[in-house]
Amino acid sequence: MKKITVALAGNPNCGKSTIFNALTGSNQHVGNYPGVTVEKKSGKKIHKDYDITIVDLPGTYSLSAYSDDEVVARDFIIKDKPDIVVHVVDASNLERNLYLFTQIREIDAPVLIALNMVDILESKGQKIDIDEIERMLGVSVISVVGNKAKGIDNLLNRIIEDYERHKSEKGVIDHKPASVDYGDDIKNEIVILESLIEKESALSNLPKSWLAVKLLDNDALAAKNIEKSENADKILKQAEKSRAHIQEHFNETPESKIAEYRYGFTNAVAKSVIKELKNKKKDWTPLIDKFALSRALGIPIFAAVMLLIFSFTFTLSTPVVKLFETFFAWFGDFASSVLPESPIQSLLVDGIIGGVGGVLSFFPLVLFMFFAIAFFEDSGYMARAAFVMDKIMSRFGLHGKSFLPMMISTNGCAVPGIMATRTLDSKRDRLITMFVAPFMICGAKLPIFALFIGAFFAQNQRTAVMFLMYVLSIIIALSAAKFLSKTVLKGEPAHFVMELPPYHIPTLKGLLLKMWERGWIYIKKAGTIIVLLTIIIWAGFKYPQTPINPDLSEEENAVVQMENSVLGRLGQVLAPIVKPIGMDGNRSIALIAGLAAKEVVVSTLGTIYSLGEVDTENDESTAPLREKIAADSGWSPLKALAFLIFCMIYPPCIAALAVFFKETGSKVKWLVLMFMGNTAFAWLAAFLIFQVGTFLKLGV
Ligand SMILES: Nc1nc2c(ncn2[C@@H]2O[C@H](COP(=O)(O)OP(=O)(O)OP(=O)(O)O)[C@@H](O)[C@H]2O)c(=O)[nH]1
Ligand SMILES: [Mg+2]
Repeated sequence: MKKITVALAGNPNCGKSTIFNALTGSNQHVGNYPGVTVEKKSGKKIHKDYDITIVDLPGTYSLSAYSDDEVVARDFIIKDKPDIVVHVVDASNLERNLYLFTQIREIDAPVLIALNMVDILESKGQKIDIDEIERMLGVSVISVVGNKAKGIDNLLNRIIEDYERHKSEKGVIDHKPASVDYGDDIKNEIVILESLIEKESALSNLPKSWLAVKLLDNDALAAKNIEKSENADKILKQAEKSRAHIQEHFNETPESKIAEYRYGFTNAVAKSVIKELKNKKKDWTPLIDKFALSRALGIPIFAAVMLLIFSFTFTLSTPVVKLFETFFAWFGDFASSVLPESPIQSLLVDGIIGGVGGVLSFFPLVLFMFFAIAFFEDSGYMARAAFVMDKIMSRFGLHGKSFLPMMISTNGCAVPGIMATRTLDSKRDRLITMFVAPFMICGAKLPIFALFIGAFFAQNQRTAVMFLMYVLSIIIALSAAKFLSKTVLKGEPAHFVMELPPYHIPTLKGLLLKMWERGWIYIKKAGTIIVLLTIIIWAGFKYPQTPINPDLSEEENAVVQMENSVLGRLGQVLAPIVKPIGMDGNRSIALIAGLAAKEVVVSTLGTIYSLGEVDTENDESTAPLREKIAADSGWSPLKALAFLIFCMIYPPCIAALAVFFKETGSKVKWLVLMFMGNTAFAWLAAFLIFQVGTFLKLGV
């Protein structure tokens, strides 16, 4: 079995991950907006007698990397030297996509082209002449439709053929692959620089002609590479001289002259290979965008889309959530009636069914939400939302692109949300976004909101309240961004540049797959970390045991038991701190436990209520947690609101904190600022709401 490594490179949103999934049978995240993949991911495929490692890279427009995700792609192609680079090209955007090709050619990587999205091109009434493009570029070109897995076998065969040919002919294919002709003047300078670079042993592993062009191109990373060599000064001086020479000759910066030659090349290729078909279909994208991106309607349309997502989620999920709640309540009753009274029974009924069941009851809601947002993501609207929001965002010191990490946090988890900030070019924008993305209501926080909104609002108000909560989370994120950009992270956000993909009607299979992929994470978490934490919480409230006092009622005994337990005592220590924000000790325990995973806030409340509950004589069915909270006089709508605001703002779970720490460059100061800052901010916000509300007698 021969082992080969294949890298998938290409512009953002050209379908690399889709092809990766089709090739390897895995389930990497795809989405119809640029910047979905921010880290390289590898998978395996055995084809014929070859053991192929396939690496999916983040999208990149050029090999001069600007943002952190592009650095990943560039470094892999240049340093790891995969056996074959499959350049995935969006056929419906050929000219722009071939720009990267010119650069991959310059580093002399063994490249072949997977011409993707030919279906979109066809629907635009065009096709690409494959023989002609192969002839012009001098490399293999295979047309594929990634999301329908068409042409994938063909692609695999050609990868192997090309690999063998490169091996046997030492990189020489039948016809020399084309590269950009920079004209004699620039070429002379390239040759001079090449001859200097050639002599440096420290640079022997880097393609010299690429380094030469990059030096003329004023590429900072190329210059950094040169600095490793012995005669770095001499080379850099020559580069300056060459650049000055070009500038003088063309009266234009070398960068723009080089780009001009490259675009000249891609334009010539695109012109001669794109053929018009007779029957054109209508392209709806410009028409929809006329409304979706308009000054007056952009924001209202976005708000309407969000409202639609929430009403879809809440309306459709409510009966299913009820069913789940009833089931877990029944299951708890059933377990306590068949098991003899014992610590095991309590662990099972009060701990696991009461706690984890409380979390799992909201599983349908979470699934519906994931489905709705997947639709939003795959249709191509998400990139528009970022565009529309850019104007508002920039007023708060944020970048339009920052909106995507915020949406990704909403759509599942702050961990990928923080990772997604890698697509931001400016370090400052990125850092601010990492600070504020965790304020969004992630999939794990969703059950907390659903629980309290379900407890204190009527069915027909819930969608609106939930929508307001999301709006509030955006307002909080924006205010925090404003605060950061006026204090620790001063500066202006970079300009908004993002390609807007064409609209697609998402495939049902794609949506279900996405929903399940994220839903499964939720289930897995519930079955592992949440069970574990629930057991710990249960034990913490159950032990040490206080002897039953016969003078007290059963209910009073349960209260005394909780008060004297380890966590009960800890809660009493915390009580004075949380009293001004309308909480008691036990609730503060739920919040602290929630630092491990936000669902645990719900499971802890579930356990607390289950432990405090007393079996009634006639043993009627126990109510779901939502109803127990609604019936508890210790809560009020105002207290619930303060609690929710606290949950929205206080530090994210450990997983998100760890990623935050890593992605901010492992600087302790940012982590401390985030943790302390968010805790203080959460307390203050909840304090204001509770105190003002109490004073005005609102919802008390
Ligand atoms: N119509 C059509 N859509 C496709 C095709 N291939 C991929 N898509 C869709 O294009 C979008 C982008 O696909 P991805 O695989 O996420 O693109 P990517 O290149 O990995 O993007 P980044 O990770 O952002 O660089 C998704 O919505 C896919 O479903 C295709 O051949 N035809
Ligand atoms: Mg991708």
